[in-house]
Amino acid sequence: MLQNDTIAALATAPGEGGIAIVRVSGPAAAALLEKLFAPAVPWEPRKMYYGHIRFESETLDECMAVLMPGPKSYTREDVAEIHLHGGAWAAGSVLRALYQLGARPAEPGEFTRRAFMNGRVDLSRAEAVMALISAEGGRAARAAVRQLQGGVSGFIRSAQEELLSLLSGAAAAIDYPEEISTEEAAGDLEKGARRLADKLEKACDERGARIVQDGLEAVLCGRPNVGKSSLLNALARQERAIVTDIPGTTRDVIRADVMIDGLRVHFSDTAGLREGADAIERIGVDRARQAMAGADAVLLVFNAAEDWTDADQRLLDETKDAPRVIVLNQCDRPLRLDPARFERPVLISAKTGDGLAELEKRVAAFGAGAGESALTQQRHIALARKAASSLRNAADACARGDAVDLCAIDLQDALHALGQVTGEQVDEKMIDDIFSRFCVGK
Ligand SMILES: Nc1nc2c(ncn2[C@@H]2O[C@H](COP(=O)(O)OP(=O)(O)OP(=O)(O)O)[C@@H](O)[C@H]2O)c(=O)[nH]1
Ligand SMILES: [Mg+2]
Repeated sequence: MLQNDTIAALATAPGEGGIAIVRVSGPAAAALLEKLFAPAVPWEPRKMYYGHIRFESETLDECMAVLMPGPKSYTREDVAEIHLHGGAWAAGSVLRALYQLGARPAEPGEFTRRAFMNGRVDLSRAEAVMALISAEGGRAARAAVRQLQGGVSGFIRSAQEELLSLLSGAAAAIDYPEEISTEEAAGDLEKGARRLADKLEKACDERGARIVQDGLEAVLCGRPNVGKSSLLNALARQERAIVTDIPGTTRDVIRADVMIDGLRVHFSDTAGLREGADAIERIGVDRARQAMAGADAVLLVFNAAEDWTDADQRLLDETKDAPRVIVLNQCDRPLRLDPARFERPVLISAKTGDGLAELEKRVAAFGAGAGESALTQQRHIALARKAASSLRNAADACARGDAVDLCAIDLQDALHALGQVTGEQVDEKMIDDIFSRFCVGK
């Protein structure tokens, strides 16, 4: 990919909208803008000008434009932005004009890639830009903003510094064996390596990272006819699942996404758990059990207006170690169950909506703290784990009494893994891989 050509792309989402922004970056950005845009010459940098875009004696649009000369720009190159009327036509014809005049269509993520290549952001911050754009809820967005502000870079940098000081300790022991006792050096190295490995592992929260990025999996389960589908519909605020008074109505797993407190929650309604059902329902029951097994939260629904049964008890026993909430439904009817016999039950009525807010709060609590650890992206977590495992190898080698220079090799590996988080030590293929997941125009 050439760095010294000029790229252009639509920076706003395609489709109808108030404005469409065309972004141009590269050495020819200013010249291209001057060719198309009248009248603002000479340009004062970073000032918006009003004018018209003209190409081949046709006025393409009335617009605003700004020139941001490098290095004080997003890419550190000269960047021009043209704010056009929204919709496909104006932006499309301006882009065609730019391409005809020598600009090239930008690849996905190429603007941010240039920002990275030109040293304006490190890799973890570039990835934060993408995470922020694709964040669905406030929780994911806040984690991305923390990363964008350098949370990950700062954490990795301090870990690198600790590693470097371990390495210099090892180097001193190797170079001056008369002055520094090898046992002492190995002991220090072992302690330091284990401490840093612990710190890195503590910063890796896979579950939290997954919940923030993909959402929390909450599964509704219980005996047939207790009101699971009614509850799903009430939570989704739309009729997703079929509700009837016939036990065994639901067979497939039916999903509905709900945003609770900035956190995306995927609720799954499942077939009522019972035995001796027909073949189709039995498949449904198997699927329900599978969904329960992988859930972040199990909503165990009972009918509070009916007597307790052995089957209810079995379900209660079976899920005692699961992350569960006990939901007593149908509380709009006279109660036949004593809430006091359950652990922190939530009393609701899927019919009237009573208790739903409390239930939502209890479900969201399963995602508490998610995304607040230092590392929230799978790529970073995998690298930090790799570094931690090299550090443990180094510590084990020291404990065994291996030569200090052998431990130093493991420390170098750990340093290399950390360098890949911030992008100091990445190869072209990895960079291609990361930026190709961006959208065009970013
Ligand atoms: N009064 C009252 N009736 C309810 C409530 N929730 C559900 N029902 C009724 O209970 C019956 C069963 O509801 P569903 O939501 O289909 O129950 P389900 O648990 O999904 O049943 P299966 O899919 O067969 O496992 C329907 O007639 C609902 O109208 C409630 O909170 N109050
Ligand atoms: Mg149902």
